[in-house]
Amino acid sequence: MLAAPLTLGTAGHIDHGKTTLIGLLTGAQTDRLPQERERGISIELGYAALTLPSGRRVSVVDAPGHERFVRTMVAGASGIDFYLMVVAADDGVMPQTREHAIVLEALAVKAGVVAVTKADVADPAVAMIEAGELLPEAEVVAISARTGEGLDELRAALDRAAAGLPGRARAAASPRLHVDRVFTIRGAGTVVTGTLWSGSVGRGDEVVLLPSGRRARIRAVQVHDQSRDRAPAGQRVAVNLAGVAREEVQRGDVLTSAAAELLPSYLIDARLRFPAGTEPQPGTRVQVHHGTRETPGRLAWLGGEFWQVRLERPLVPAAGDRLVIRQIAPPDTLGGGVVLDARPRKHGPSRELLVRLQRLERGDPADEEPTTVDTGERPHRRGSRPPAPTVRLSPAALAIEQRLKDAGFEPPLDSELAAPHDLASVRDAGRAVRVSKTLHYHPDVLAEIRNRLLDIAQRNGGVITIALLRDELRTSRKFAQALLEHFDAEKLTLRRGDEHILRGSAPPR
Ligand SMILES: Nc1nc2c(ncn2[C@@H]2O[C@H](COP(=O)(O)OP(=O)(O)OP(=O)(O)O)[C@@H](O)[C@H]2O)c(=O)[nH]1
Ligand SMILES: [Mg+2]
Repeated sequence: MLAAPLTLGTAGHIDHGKTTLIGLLTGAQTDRLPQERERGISIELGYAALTLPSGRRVSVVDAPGHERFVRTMVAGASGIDFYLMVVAADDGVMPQTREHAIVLEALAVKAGVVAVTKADVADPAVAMIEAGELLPEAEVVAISARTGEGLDELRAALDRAAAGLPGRARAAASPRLHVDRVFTIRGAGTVVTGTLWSGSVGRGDEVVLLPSGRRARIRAVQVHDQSRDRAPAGQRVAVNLAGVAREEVQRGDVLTSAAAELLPSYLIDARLRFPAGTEPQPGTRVQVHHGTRETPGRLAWLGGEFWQVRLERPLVPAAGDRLVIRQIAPPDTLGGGVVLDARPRKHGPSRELLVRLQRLERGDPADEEPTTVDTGERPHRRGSRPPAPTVRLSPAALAIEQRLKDAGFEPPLDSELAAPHDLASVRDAGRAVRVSKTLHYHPDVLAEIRNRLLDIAQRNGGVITIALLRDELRTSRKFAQALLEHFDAEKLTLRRGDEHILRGSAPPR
């Protein structure tokens, strides 16, 4: 049986020789637009077919290197199985070399090869060392597009990188194609192309386009200009859709089957990683990339590496998919991570949520009751609360409890919580704690805050300030102040001017 098809994506700084190299490897000129040929730079994604010495069939997506087209590179790189990072010998590792490496990391594209090009222009040794430091897992090969030196070695290295990759062609999965190009062919109608992430597509299949929900039938399928009855995942495919106008579909849309459980979503719970020092402030507006689609959104911190991504326009995510997070101004790639819940409710941090997200990350079923509480970042080790009396709450009271729990460190005002007697019954049942004249917290959330407070005190010689608690909880001064006054009243802390001293700790000088 033939090994599963794979998709290779290029990466690297502008003008380092990606398109030239793909041309040499495949015979295809992937810069199609007149502006690209005139200016000598790639603007759009380019596509080519490559057969490796082993016979392995590979689709190639050639990305532009220009700093203004990183978003295009992200769209092209989502769905690739391995990368070809190109670094010019005379230039070495440059800003987009690094930025593309962050994108690949965010997308969890771990396998790949580095080609140090232009070895005829400069000694490649330094660039090879720099590239090896940036991508320690990759083989680094020096090549010259001018003399052909190193090309056979590069092909062999690509084959070695491909050998360990399983491909994506699982017959049972639903098809998912993130559209990156739409065009019309006279007499045939609308054609969409993309990297097929999963499943397969074949002539006659009924499909649905998301987020619009438009249904369509597949009239024809091509893989690198060859007609196919059916094409499996892991490669570039072109799909001719019957009865769909060109205007009804665009880059970023997802083609899937009606049976798939995909749905557009404005909220995503995710585990995100940012290289040291680039973690965005919670609440910052960022650009969120998924598949070939992107939208601005805000990041709400849930604790540890967990965030809720709140989007301005819907994405079409599934659990396990990757996200790339970019800064809007000045544009830069911050990091990214994995979707844990593709359609969560809107919520803030809570211990229960963290337990659930950790479960999802491990791939455990998430809907069982948590048995132990582990917030990941800080294990729950102090401040246990007495079991709440078992009181039957009305549905309205239960809804209030849920809202408090979901709201985490920033609960709604009492006045936003509807009927006062329902709130009172939640409080009487021990499932809401009055923290100020206008605020209640859920006791689980409060227990977490208490732990955080003890941590601050430990780090800070027993002293806690409003600013320290605010920063620890990533909330506003208003909430931090109400909480500290509550802990003063509870005699956990003692106020001295602007400082709150943990009782029982050594008094400060
Ligand atoms: N001497 C020499 N020139 C090269 C080599 N590889 C590429 N070039 C030249 O470098 C220039 C840029 O090459 P491209 O392939 O367009 O670079 P690119 O990385 O695709 O550029 P963008 O897509 O715009 O990021 C062209 O003029 C190539 O002819 C090489 O190995 N040796
Ligand atoms: Mg190019």
